[in-house]
Amino acid sequence: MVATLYINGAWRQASDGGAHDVHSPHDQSVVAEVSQATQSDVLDAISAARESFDSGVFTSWSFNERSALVAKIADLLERDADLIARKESDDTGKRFIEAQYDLADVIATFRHFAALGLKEHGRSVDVGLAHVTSRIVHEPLGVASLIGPWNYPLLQIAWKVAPALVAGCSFIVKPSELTPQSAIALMRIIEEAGTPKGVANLILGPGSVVGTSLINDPRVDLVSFTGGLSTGQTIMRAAADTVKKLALELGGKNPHIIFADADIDAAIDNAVTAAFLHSGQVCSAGTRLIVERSIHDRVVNEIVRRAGNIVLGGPSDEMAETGPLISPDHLRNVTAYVEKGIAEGAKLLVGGKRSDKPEHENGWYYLPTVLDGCSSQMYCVQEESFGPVMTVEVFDSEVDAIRIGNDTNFGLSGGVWSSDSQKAARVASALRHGTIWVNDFGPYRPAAEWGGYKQSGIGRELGEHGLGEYLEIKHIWTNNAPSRSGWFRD
Ligand code: TXE
Repeated sequence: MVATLYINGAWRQASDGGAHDVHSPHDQSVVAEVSQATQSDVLDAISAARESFDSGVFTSWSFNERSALVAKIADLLERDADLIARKESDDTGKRFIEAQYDLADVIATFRHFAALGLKEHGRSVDVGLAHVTSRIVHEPLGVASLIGPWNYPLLQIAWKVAPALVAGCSFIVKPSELTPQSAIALMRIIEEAGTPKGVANLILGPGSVVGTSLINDPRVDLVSFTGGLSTGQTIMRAAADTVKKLALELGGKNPHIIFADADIDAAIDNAVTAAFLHSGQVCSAGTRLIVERSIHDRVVNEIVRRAGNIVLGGPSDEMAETGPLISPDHLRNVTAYVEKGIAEGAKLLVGGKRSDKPEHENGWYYLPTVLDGCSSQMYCVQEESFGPVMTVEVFDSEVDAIRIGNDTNFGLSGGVWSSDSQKAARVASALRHGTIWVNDFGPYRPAAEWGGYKQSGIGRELGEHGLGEYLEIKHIWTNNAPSRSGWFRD
């Protein structure tokens, strides 16, 4: 029997003993067995979080004390980084080295928020009255449900857990049922670091089963969710009854604009990385290439050549450049998406099918794919595949490029390549997306805010705002020379 739920400071089995296997996307082997929570386990976790919050056991700590805790967690993560990276690589099928990079980002996230906690919080307001002191104070928001996806499992959870701890919230973490191992490892570290009982809780299982109470329960104040748009919409509807605060990161279909005056070699290389890194299972993937007509053939021919050469392989394949899709369901979705694109009139230039290499037979490998001749009206341009699928559109002018780049319901990120810095700055300013890269695509830093415009989400993670999501803002007005208000007659 496995005991991988962490509730009220104790590791336990599911109340009905339920468990499920985690399978490698590389070869379907079983990489772990984990508990599968019941509804009563979820309610226990919410109770533990609520009681710990209301007891003041953690909210009474100063920002400095909570920052020290988060810095200690970063140290312990550093100590265990390779062990955790191995688990994450097993769960996701991504190469071990990529999982190591992700762990470095996780640690940087904890360090960022530890440092942010040490800054001055709150401010005085000049209300224009000498006898009044007016203070804006920041207080922990309450109990948070933190729901994560499977593509960067620990990193996406770190973006939520680190600020929640610095802010003084109590929380329930629910990682994706496909990739639970690194969240279990993080919880062990949170426990070892000395986090008070009941502050941090871990629930495992499918969102459709364990997610409902995490969103509906009136004792939860905030839901922070990273995942698909339709799940985000479900969460938003369910959260309405109790008017919960929401922080949502729901992916994107991100425009990558290349002007003819760009450094074409660098642009092509970055376009390949932007679309095919982690087999496109990246919310900010640059899967929507928008290229100036005069350089279309040169750019697209080279991208197609490069895409055809990408080596696929599993966690310990040192020659591999990217890995499998996460699950058979996802493979089916990506396959159907490409078929739909072709049926809509897109021209398949490379890929468009599952890898037929014998060593990929038991894994969910899909070849890097380029669909040319696309336009904004197409499903494959508007919807996210979350797979290694690049769609190509052409433009004829700066205005045209901006119009196409904004012709989407998403707004997470975008890129623009041009050697004309003024033109690039104009386009960067006109694109309605949360992050814009100029002559680059993909890098981010914990110190800079991350999040989406439009249907890519609500709120921001990282940066300073990423901590603000977990804080309430209170205004305290103190009259130091009390007197009658004098409004009504005696
Ligand atoms: O995500 P889900 P899925 C996108 C991507 C992908 C699509 C679907 O386009 O193809 O989403 O992926 C939990 N109440 N992204 O279905 O379902 C679930 O258990 C509460 C973008 O795998 O959104 C998991 O922990 N929770 C993305 C988490 O939500 C629920 C990353 C995400 O799963 C729930 C991943 C419910 N009713 C996919 N239903 C990004 N923004 O980076 C599910 N969950």
